[in-house]
Amino acid sequence: MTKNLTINQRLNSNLFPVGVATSSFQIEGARDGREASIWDTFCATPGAVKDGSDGNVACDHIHRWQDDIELVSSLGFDAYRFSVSWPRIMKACGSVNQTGLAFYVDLLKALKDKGLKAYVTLYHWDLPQYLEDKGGWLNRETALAFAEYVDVVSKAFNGYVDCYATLNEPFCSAYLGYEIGVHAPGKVGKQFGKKAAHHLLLAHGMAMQVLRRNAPDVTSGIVLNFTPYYASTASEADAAAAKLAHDHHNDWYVKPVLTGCYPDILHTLPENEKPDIHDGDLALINAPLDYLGVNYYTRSFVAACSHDGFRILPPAADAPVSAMGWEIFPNALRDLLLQLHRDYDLPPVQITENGMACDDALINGEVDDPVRVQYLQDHMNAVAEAMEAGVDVTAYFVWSLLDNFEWAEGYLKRFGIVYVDYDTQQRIPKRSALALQRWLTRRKASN
Ligand code: NCW
Repeated sequence: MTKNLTINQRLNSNLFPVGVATSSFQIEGARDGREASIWDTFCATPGAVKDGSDGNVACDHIHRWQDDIELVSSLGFDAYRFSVSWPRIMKACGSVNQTGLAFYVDLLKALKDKGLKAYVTLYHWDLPQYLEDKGGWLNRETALAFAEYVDVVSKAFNGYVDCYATLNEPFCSAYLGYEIGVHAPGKVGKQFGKKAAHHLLLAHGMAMQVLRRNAPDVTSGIVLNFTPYYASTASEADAAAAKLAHDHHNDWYVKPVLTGCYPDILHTLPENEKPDIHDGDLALINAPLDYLGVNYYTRSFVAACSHDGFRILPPAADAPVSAMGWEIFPNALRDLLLQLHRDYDLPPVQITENGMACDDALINGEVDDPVRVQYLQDHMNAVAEAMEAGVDVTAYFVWSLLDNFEWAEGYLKRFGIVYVDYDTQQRIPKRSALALQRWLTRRKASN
C-alpha cells in the first residue's frame, strides 16, 4: 500500500495551491521548431553531458502536452508551473515565431479550461545561442533582449497567466554556466560569474517593469535556489567560511533583489571579478516583488580553505542522500525560511521547487518510490512549521511532473513523480504521484 501523506492543516486548505513544475528544455523536444539554445550547443560538446544525450526529443511534450496537462489535472493539482522557451519565441532575425507563441497560448487556454492555475517562468536556462554568440549573459545587451522577449510574451498571454517568474535560479545560470562551466554555455573563470549574475539580475529588473506595464494584475516575482550552508566544525574559521559561501551563492541574489544592495563581499572582490554596475541598475533590480520563489533541495557543509576562503564538503558518509548525492535534510528548509524571514522584509514566499531524484525502476508496471513519498511529506511538514512560526508561504510545487533531461546528468537522474519510459514515451505515475493524488482528492472533498 502506498503511504498516505499527512500534512499540517494549513496546507490542507484548498486556498493553498499545490502544483507541479517542469521546464521547457527539459521536457519539450521538437528542436526543429525553434532556434538553437546554449543547451543544444552544450549537449553537442563531447563530455559535457554524462550520457551524451540532448534535448532533441526529451519527453516529446510538444506533441503530448494535452495528455500531460490531463495528467496534472487528474492527479488533483491546483497549479502547473512551466517555462517558456525563449528560442521558440524570438527568432535570430528579430521577428516572432508565431507557431511557438501559439503553442504556449494553446497550453494556457487548456490550463484555464481545466481550472488549473498557470505559473509561467520566463527563463529556465535556455538562452538563444545567437545571443550567446554575442557574449550571452556577459553582455549587458542580453538583459535588454530579455525585456523585449518578455514584452512579446506578456502581451500574447494576456488574461491567461496567474503568476510570472522572471528567472529560475540565476545562481545556476551564472555560477554553473559562466564560472565553473558545468552547465551551458560551459565558460570557466572567476572573472565571469559575478558579471553574468549582474546582467541576469538586471534582466529580472527590466522584465519586472515590462510585467507591471503589460500584466499589472498578475502576481510577479523571481525564483531563487537556496543551499543553506552549515559550518563543518564549531571553529570560528569554519563559521566564517559558511557565511562566505552563503554570501556568494545565496545572498548575492536575494539581497540585491530585496534591498537594492549587494552583500559587502562586493568590495573585497578583485577588480576583474567585479560586475559592471551602472547607475540605476540596483534600483531596477530592487523592483517590488509580489512573491519570492524559493527552490530548496538540500543543505551543504562548508570548511575554511586558504585558497577560496571556503570549501563545500560532500555529505557525511552516513547521511541519507538522493540519487544526485544531495543530502536529504528537511529541517534546513524550515530554518532557511525562518532565516529569510529574520533577515529581510519578505514578500509572500512560494516554494517553487522541491523534490528529489531516486533510482526509480519500473517493475510489473509500477514504480515504488517510498523515499520520495517520505521526502515530500517531511518537506511539506517543514514548510508548515515555518508557516506556524510566521512565514507567509503561499504555494508549494513539486519538482517535477515528469522524469526529464536533467541537464549535465542527461536522462540518468529521475526527478519525476511520473515515470517516463523514453523508448515508448509512456507516462507511468509513480507511487508518490498516487499518494499526492489521494491527499489532494481528500483535501478537495473536505473543503
Ligand atoms: S540542478 C538543479 N535543479 C534541478 C533541475 O532539474 C531544475 O531545472 C532546477 O530548477 C532540480 O531543480 C533545479 N539545481 C541546481 C542546484 C544547485 C546546485 C549547487 C551546486 C553548488 C556547487
